[in-house]
Amino acid sequence: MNATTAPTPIQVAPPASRNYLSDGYSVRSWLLTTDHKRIGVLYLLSITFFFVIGGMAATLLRLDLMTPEGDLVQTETFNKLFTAHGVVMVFFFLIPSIPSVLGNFLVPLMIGARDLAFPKLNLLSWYVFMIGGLCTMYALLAGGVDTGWTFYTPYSSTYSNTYVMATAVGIFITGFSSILTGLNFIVTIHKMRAPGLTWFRLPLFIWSSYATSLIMVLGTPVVAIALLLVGLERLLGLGIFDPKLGGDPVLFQHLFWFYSHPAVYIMVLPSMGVVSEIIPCFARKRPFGYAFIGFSSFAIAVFGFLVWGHHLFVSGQSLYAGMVFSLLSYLVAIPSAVKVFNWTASLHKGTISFDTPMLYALGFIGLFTMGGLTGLFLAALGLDVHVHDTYFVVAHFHYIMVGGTVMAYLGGIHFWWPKLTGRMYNERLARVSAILIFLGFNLTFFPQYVLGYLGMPRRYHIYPAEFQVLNVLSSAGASILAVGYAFPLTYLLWSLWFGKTAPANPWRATGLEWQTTSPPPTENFAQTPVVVDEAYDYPRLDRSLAQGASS
Ligand code: HEM
Ligand SMILES: [Cu+2]
Repeated sequence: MNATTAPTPIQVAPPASRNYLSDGYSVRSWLLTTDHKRIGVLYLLSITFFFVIGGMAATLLRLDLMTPEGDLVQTETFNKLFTAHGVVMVFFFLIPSIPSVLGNFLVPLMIGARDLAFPKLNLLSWYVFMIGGLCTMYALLAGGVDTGWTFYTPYSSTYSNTYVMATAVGIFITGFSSILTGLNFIVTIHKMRAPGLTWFRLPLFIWSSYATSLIMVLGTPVVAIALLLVGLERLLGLGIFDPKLGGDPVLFQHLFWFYSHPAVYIMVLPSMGVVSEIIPCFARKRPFGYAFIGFSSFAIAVFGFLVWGHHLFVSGQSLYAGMVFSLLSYLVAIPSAVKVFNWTASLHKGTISFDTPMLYALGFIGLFTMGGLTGLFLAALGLDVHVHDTYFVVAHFHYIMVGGTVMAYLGGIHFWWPKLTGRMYNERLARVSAILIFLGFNLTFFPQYVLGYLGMPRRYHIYPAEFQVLNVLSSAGASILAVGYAFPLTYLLWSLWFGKTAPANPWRATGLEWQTTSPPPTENFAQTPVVVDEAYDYPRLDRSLAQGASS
């Protein structure tokens, strides 16, 4: 076995004098970089910015909902706030988060490549993302939109104010960034794997990134066209969605959800990839059912395209359509459950350590399961009629998207932070904030299940006094959550200057990314690594570490 063969994380090249972060400090060297790792960092900064903006809107919403009369803002402002919150969080934080930050940083490193297949295209993706993001930010700040993040017609085509256009243009532009990133990942994973890195030796994060990329490439054009049609409808009165002119407002909902249901998996598949990396490492075991976890990503990507009609149960689609979509929605739960069972089985008899990434991964499993199970309630036709457009739905998708995606994103950021920055973060503070976030999250969103079950509709500014107690609980939870999120922001920044210097492989993890220095040199690896072993061979790695220690 030669020195760069996996898994030999103890034998790493000596710390390079020059790494990707120190390779030029000028603003120009960052803004014109084609290094996938630097582009990952650019995304990290951008989406953190959007997360803070989206979070501020959420905070205002929860403050306003503390009283039944909604004393803080006007009704119109309230509508604009929840729209801004949804638009920014979904299109500019959740969808790009893991693919663009962790995916950009990790995909080439994990497959032993020097960069993505198209480095310049990758830089272009970031510029396209920023142009779209700033366009939408301008629209939200200049006048706002009050349609909700789903832009349903006729609110968006007939009734809403003019900033619908500018907002939609921003999302339209950003969609190209998603498509370009997806293409780049697909080509890279096909063409640039290190010698010996067969498909069945790939890290599961790569499988999930690949499946996600398929959705990004195939789905994004559909939402782009839906938004384009809303624009044409507003500008030219084409009549595509207007029944007066022979159009159909429900057509918009079909187009929108044909993308946006799969899009929810753009958020959650990469999260599942992150969790599939963390669990084996902190349980010191090979993942149970590697191939099942891998293939279920593809099953989810494919089935995800067949269930959009479960958002239209009460919009007047035919009963038979509803029944078919209901059935198909149950089918998509199977591959998700397969993953949960496999992770759980991977923990069985593991030597588990509860470091911060593991806390987030476990939190992910719990919250995702809760969100998924309530998804099944919603997929039951009769039940959905009762809770559609209530807070039950709000709780469902927050459990999945915030409880799932944000937990996995934070878990991933902590796991790879030493690799990204070359510094260790403060483990104690990090554990405390992970627990705070978990508790704050549940206090925020669990009461919303109850509220929805009791019949409180979503998107209402004023509500009957009987719902106040649960709303106050939820707002209290949101404050805890906000404090929880503020912690990592601070101690991670602090670690950049004062954190301990990170070794190449602080977690004793398998995977090629741990075989290069922290932070990696610009060209990633001194020599192209050669892979001869299966992924996640933790038992063997631990044996060889033990031998190394005793000899
Ligand atoms: C077991 C799998 C799932 C099933 C069966 C399911 C089912 C449903 C159903 C039937 C609705 C519509 C409820 C209504 O409006 O009346 C819904 C809404 C929603 N779901 Fe799920 N879901 C599942 C997983 C997910 C996942 C993984 C995500 C995100 C990553 C997600 C995100 C959403 C969102 C964002 C909405 C509401 C969108 C809106 O109206 O604003 N769901 N889900
Ligand atoms: Cu859906």
